Amino acid sequence: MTQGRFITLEGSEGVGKTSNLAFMEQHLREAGREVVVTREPGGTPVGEQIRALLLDPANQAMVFDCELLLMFAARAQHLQEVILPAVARGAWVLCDRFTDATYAYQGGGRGVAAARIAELESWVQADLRPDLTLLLDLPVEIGLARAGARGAPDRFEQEQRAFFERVRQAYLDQAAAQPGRYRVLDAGQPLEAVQAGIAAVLDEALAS
Ligand code: Z5A
Repeated sequence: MTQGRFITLEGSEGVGKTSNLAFMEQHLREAGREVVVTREPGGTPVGEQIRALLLDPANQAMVFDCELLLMFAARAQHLQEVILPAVARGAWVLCDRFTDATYAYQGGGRGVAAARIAELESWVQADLRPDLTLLLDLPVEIGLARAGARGAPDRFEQEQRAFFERVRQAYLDQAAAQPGRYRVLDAGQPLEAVQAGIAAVLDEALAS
Protein backbone atom coordinates (compact mmCIF):
# COMPACT_ATOMS: atom_id res chain seq x y z
CA MET A 1 0.00 0.00 0.00
CA THR A 2 1.31 3.48 -0.87
CA GLN A 3 1.37 6.20 1.74
CA GLY A 4 -1.76 8.37 1.75
CA ARG A 5 -1.48 12.10 1.09
CA PHE A 6 -3.61 15.14 1.79
CA ILE A 7 -3.34 17.71 -1.02
CA THR A 8 -5.27 20.97 -1.08
CA LEU A 9 -6.04 23.35 -3.92
CA GLU A 10 -6.47 27.02 -3.04
CA GLY A 11 -6.92 30.41 -4.63
CA SER A 12 -9.17 33.42 -4.80
CA GLU A 13 -12.31 33.74 -6.87
CA GLY A 14 -12.32 32.23 -10.39
CA VAL A 15 -8.68 31.06 -10.41
CA GLY A 16 -9.63 27.72 -11.99
CA LYS A 17 -9.68 25.22 -9.12
CA THR A 18 -12.72 23.37 -10.44
CA SER A 19 -11.26 23.38 -13.97
CA ASN A 20 -8.08 21.67 -12.73
CA LEU A 21 -9.35 19.14 -10.18
CA ALA A 22 -10.41 16.52 -12.75
CA PHE A 23 -6.99 16.84 -14.40
CA MET A 24 -5.26 16.30 -11.05
CA GLU A 25 -7.44 13.30 -10.28
CA GLN A 26 -6.69 11.70 -13.65
CA HIS A 27 -2.95 12.37 -13.34
CA LEU A 28 -2.79 10.63 -9.96
CA ARG A 29 -4.99 7.72 -11.04
CA GLU A 30 -2.71 7.14 -14.03
CA ALA A 31 0.14 6.91 -11.53
CA GLY A 32 -1.78 4.11 -9.79
CA ARG A 33 -3.05 5.99 -6.74
CA GLU A 34 -6.50 5.73 -5.17
CA VAL A 35 -7.83 9.30 -5.32
CA VAL A 36 -10.59 10.92 -3.28
CA VAL A 37 -11.79 14.29 -4.58
CA THR A 38 -13.65 16.44 -2.11
CA ARG A 39 -14.30 20.07 -1.21
CA GLU A 40 -14.81 22.60 1.56
CA PRO A 41 -17.08 23.82 2.85
CA GLY A 42 -18.87 20.52 2.23
CA GLY A 43 -17.66 17.08 1.29
CA THR A 44 -20.19 15.21 3.49
CA PRO A 45 -24.02 15.27 3.63
CA VAL A 46 -23.89 17.36 6.83
CA GLY A 47 -21.15 19.59 5.44
CA GLU A 48 -23.03 20.22 2.21
CA GLN A 49 -26.02 21.46 4.24
CA ILE A 50 -23.68 23.80 6.12
CA ARG A 51 -22.25 24.92 2.76
CA ALA A 52 -25.74 25.82 1.54
CA LEU A 53 -26.22 28.02 4.65
CA LEU A 54 -22.83 29.69 4.13
CA LEU A 55 -23.31 30.47 0.44
CA ASP A 56 -26.98 31.45 0.51
CA PRO A 57 -27.13 35.15 -0.49
CA ALA A 58 -30.27 35.46 1.66
CA ASN A 59 -28.12 35.03 4.81
CA GLN A 60 -26.85 38.61 4.83
CA ALA A 61 -27.32 38.77 8.61
CA MET A 62 -24.68 36.06 9.26
CA VAL A 63 -22.05 37.49 11.64
CA PHE A 64 -18.35 36.77 11.09
CA ASP A 65 -18.02 34.46 14.12
CA CYS A 66 -21.01 32.42 12.95
CA GLU A 67 -19.40 32.10 9.49
CA LEU A 68 -16.09 31.06 11.03
CA LEU A 69 -17.64 28.46 13.34
CA LEU A 70 -19.73 26.98 10.52
CA MET A 71 -16.57 26.56 8.42
CA PHE A 72 -14.94 24.60 11.23
CA ALA A 73 -18.15 22.67 12.02
CA ALA A 74 -18.23 21.41 8.42
CA ARG A 75 -14.47 20.71 8.60
CA ALA A 76 -14.78 18.60 11.77
CA GLN A 77 -17.38 16.41 10.06
CA HIS A 78 -15.31 16.25 6.85
CA LEU A 79 -12.14 15.19 8.64
CA GLN A 80 -13.79 12.38 10.61
CA GLU A 81 -16.04 11.10 7.84
CA VAL A 82 -13.87 11.47 4.72
CA ILE A 83 -10.33 12.84 4.97
CA LEU A 84 -8.78 10.92 7.87
CA PRO A 85 -10.16 7.47 6.89
CA ALA A 86 -9.07 7.97 3.26
CA VAL A 87 -5.51 9.01 4.12
CA ALA A 88 -5.30 6.18 6.66
CA ARG A 89 -6.09 3.57 4.02
CA GLY A 90 -3.47 5.00 1.64
CA ALA A 91 -5.63 7.21 -0.64
CA TRP A 92 -4.53 10.55 -2.03
CA VAL A 93 -7.12 13.13 -0.99
CA LEU A 94 -7.55 16.14 -3.29
CA CYS A 95 -9.46 18.82 -1.43
CA ASP A 96 -10.84 21.95 -3.10
CA ARG A 97 -10.04 24.44 -0.30
CA PHE A 98 -9.24 23.76 3.37
CA THR A 99 -8.16 25.79 6.40
CA ASP A 100 -5.87 28.06 4.37
CA ALA A 101 -9.12 29.40 2.87
CA THR A 102 -10.28 30.27 6.38
CA TYR A 103 -7.10 32.27 6.99
CA ALA A 104 -7.55 33.94 3.58
CA TYR A 105 -11.31 34.67 3.58
CA GLN A 106 -12.26 34.97 7.26
CA GLY A 107 -8.80 36.24 8.28
CA GLY A 108 -7.68 38.36 5.33
CA GLY A 109 -11.10 39.12 3.87
CA ARG A 110 -13.22 39.62 7.01
CA GLY A 111 -10.47 40.70 9.39
CA VAL A 112 -10.93 37.91 11.96
CA ALA A 113 -7.77 37.60 14.10
CA ALA A 114 -5.44 34.81 12.94
CA ALA A 115 -5.02 33.73 16.58
CA ARG A 116 -8.74 32.97 16.82
CA ILE A 117 -8.60 30.88 13.63
CA ALA A 118 -5.50 29.09 14.94
CA GLU A 119 -7.35 28.14 18.14
CA LEU A 120 -10.12 26.45 16.16
CA GLU A 121 -7.58 24.88 13.81
CA SER A 122 -5.76 23.16 16.66
CA TRP A 123 -9.04 22.13 18.32
CA VAL A 124 -10.55 20.60 15.18
CA GLN A 125 -7.43 19.33 13.43
CA ALA A 126 -4.88 18.78 16.23
CA ASP A 127 -1.59 18.66 14.28
CA LEU A 128 -3.10 17.60 10.93
CA ARG A 129 -2.04 19.89 8.06
CA PRO A 130 -2.05 19.29 4.29
CA ASP A 131 1.05 17.54 2.92
CA LEU A 132 1.00 19.81 -0.12
CA THR A 133 -0.96 22.93 -1.08
CA LEU A 134 -1.22 24.23 -4.65
CA LEU A 135 -2.07 27.91 -4.77
CA LEU A 136 -3.47 29.08 -8.10
CA ASP A 137 -2.66 32.78 -8.19
CA LEU A 138 -4.30 35.31 -10.46
CA PRO A 139 -4.87 39.08 -10.42
CA VAL A 140 -8.26 39.66 -8.80
CA GLU A 141 -9.65 41.54 -11.79
CA ILE A 142 -9.11 38.56 -14.10
CA GLY A 143 -10.52 36.06 -11.58
CA LEU A 144 -13.65 38.13 -11.06
CA ALA A 145 -14.15 38.47 -14.81
CA ARG A 146 -13.84 34.70 -15.24
CA ALA A 147 -16.19 33.95 -12.34
CA GLY A 148 -18.64 36.65 -13.42
CA ALA A 149 -19.41 34.70 -16.57
CA ARG A 150 -21.26 32.13 -14.42
CA GLY A 151 -24.72 32.27 -12.82
CA ALA A 152 -26.09 34.31 -9.90
CA PRO A 153 -23.40 35.25 -7.32
CA ASP A 154 -23.37 33.44 -3.95
CA ARG A 155 -22.91 35.26 -0.60
CA PHE A 156 -19.11 35.43 -1.00
CA GLU A 157 -19.18 36.35 -4.68
CA GLN A 158 -21.21 39.43 -3.77
CA GLU A 159 -18.19 40.93 -1.99
CA GLN A 160 -16.32 43.91 -3.43
CA ARG A 161 -12.99 43.79 -5.23
CA ALA A 162 -11.07 45.05 -2.14
CA PHE A 163 -12.23 41.97 -0.22
CA PHE A 164 -10.76 39.65 -2.86
CA GLU A 165 -7.52 41.69 -2.96
CA ARG A 166 -7.12 41.01 0.78
CA VAL A 167 -7.92 37.33 0.23
CA ARG A 168 -5.29 37.06 -2.51
CA GLN A 169 -2.66 38.80 -0.38
CA ALA A 170 -3.44 36.57 2.60
CA TYR A 171 -2.88 33.50 0.42
CA LEU A 172 0.42 34.88 -0.91
CA ASP A 173 1.54 35.66 2.65
CA GLN A 174 0.75 32.10 3.77
CA ALA A 175 2.66 30.69 0.79
CA ALA A 176 5.69 32.86 1.57
CA ALA A 177 5.60 31.79 5.22
CA GLN A 178 5.31 28.06 4.43
CA PRO A 179 7.41 27.43 1.30
CA GLY A 180 7.88 23.74 2.17
CA ARG A 181 4.16 22.99 1.86
CA TYR A 182 3.06 25.53 -0.77
CA ARG A 183 3.57 25.57 -4.53
CA VAL A 184 2.35 28.77 -6.21
CA LEU A 185 1.26 28.53 -9.85
CA ASP A 186 0.48 31.38 -12.24
CA ALA A 187 -3.19 30.78 -13.07
CA GLY A 188 -3.16 33.55 -15.68
CA GLN A 189 -1.55 31.23 -18.21
CA PRO A 190 -3.57 29.20 -20.73
CA LEU A 191 -5.14 26.11 -19.12
CA GLU A 192 -2.65 23.71 -20.76
CA ALA A 193 0.28 25.63 -19.26
CA VAL A 194 -1.35 25.70 -15.81
CA GLN A 195 -1.89 21.95 -16.04
CA ALA A 196 1.72 21.33 -17.09
CA GLY A 197 2.79 23.18 -13.93
CA ILE A 198 0.35 21.15 -11.81
CA ALA A 199 1.61 17.89 -13.34
CA ALA A 200 5.20 18.82 -12.46
CA VAL A 201 4.23 19.49 -8.84
CA LEU A 202 2.28 16.22 -8.60
CA ASP A 203 5.16 14.27 -10.17
CA GLU A 204 7.46 15.70 -7.52
CA ALA A 205 5.02 14.51 -4.84
CA LEU A 206 4.68 11.08 -6.45
CA ALA A 207 8.46 10.70 -6.47
CA SER A 208 8.91 11.66 -2.83
N1 Z5A B 1 -14.67 29.72 1.93
C1 Z5A B 1 -14.34 30.48 3.02
O1 Z5A B 1 -14.70 31.66 3.10
N2 Z5A B 1 -13.64 29.92 4.05
C2 Z5A B 1 -13.25 28.62 4.05
O2 Z5A B 1 -12.64 28.15 5.00
C3 Z5A B 1 -13.59 27.84 2.88
C4 Z5A B 1 -14.30 28.42 1.86
C5 Z5A B 1 -13.17 26.41 2.84
C6 Z5A B 1 -16.98 28.53 -1.83
O3 Z5A B 1 -15.78 28.05 -2.35
C7 Z5A B 1 -16.73 29.73 -1.00
O4 Z5A B 1 -16.38 29.37 0.32
C8 Z5A B 1 -15.60 30.55 -1.52
C9 Z5A B 1 -14.69 30.81 -0.34
C10 Z5A B 1 -15.47 30.33 0.84
N3 Z5A B 1 -16.15 31.77 -1.99
N4 Z5A B 1 -15.69 32.49 -2.83
N5 Z5A B 1 -15.44 33.25 -3.59
P1 Z5A B 1 -15.68 27.42 -3.80
O5 Z5A B 1 -14.27 26.99 -3.94
O6 Z5A B 1 -16.70 26.39 -4.00
O7 Z5A B 1 -16.08 28.59 -4.78
P2 Z5A B 1 -15.22 29.57 -5.57
O8 Z5A B 1 -13.99 30.13 -5.00
O9 Z5A B 1 -16.24 30.56 -5.91
O10 Z5A B 1 -14.63 28.71 -6.69
P3 Z5A B 1 -15.01 28.92 -8.11
O11 Z5A B 1 -15.68 30.19 -8.34
O12 Z5A B 1 -15.76 27.70 -8.47
O13 Z5A B 1 -13.68 29.15 -8.85
P4 Z5A B 1 -12.69 28.16 -9.46
O14 Z5A B 1 -13.13 26.74 -9.24
O15 Z5A B 1 -11.37 28.52 -8.96
O16 Z5A B 1 -12.76 28.50 -10.99
P5 Z5A B 1 -13.36 27.63 -12.21
O17 Z5A B 1 -14.84 27.50 -12.06
O18 Z5A B 1 -12.54 26.43 -12.47
O19 Z5A B 1 -13.02 28.65 -13.39
C11 Z5A B 1 -13.71 29.87 -13.53
C12 Z5A B 1 -13.85 30.19 -15.05
O20 Z5A B 1 -12.54 30.43 -15.57
C13 Z5A B 1 -14.44 29.04 -15.88
O21 Z5A B 1 -15.26 29.60 -16.85
C14 Z5A B 1 -13.22 28.39 -16.52
O22 Z5A B 1 -13.52 27.81 -17.76
C15 Z5A B 1 -12.29 29.58 -16.70
N6 Z5A B 1 -10.86 29.22 -16.62
C16 Z5A B 1 -10.27 28.38 -15.74
N7 Z5A B 1 -8.93 28.31 -15.96
C17 Z5A B 1 -8.68 29.12 -17.00
C18 Z5A B 1 -7.47 29.49 -17.70
N8 Z5A B 1 -6.28 29.01 -17.36
N9 Z5A B 1 -7.59 30.37 -18.71
C19 Z5A B 1 -8.79 30.88 -19.05
N10 Z5A B 1 -9.97 30.58 -18.44
C20 Z5A B 1 -9.91 29.72 -17.44
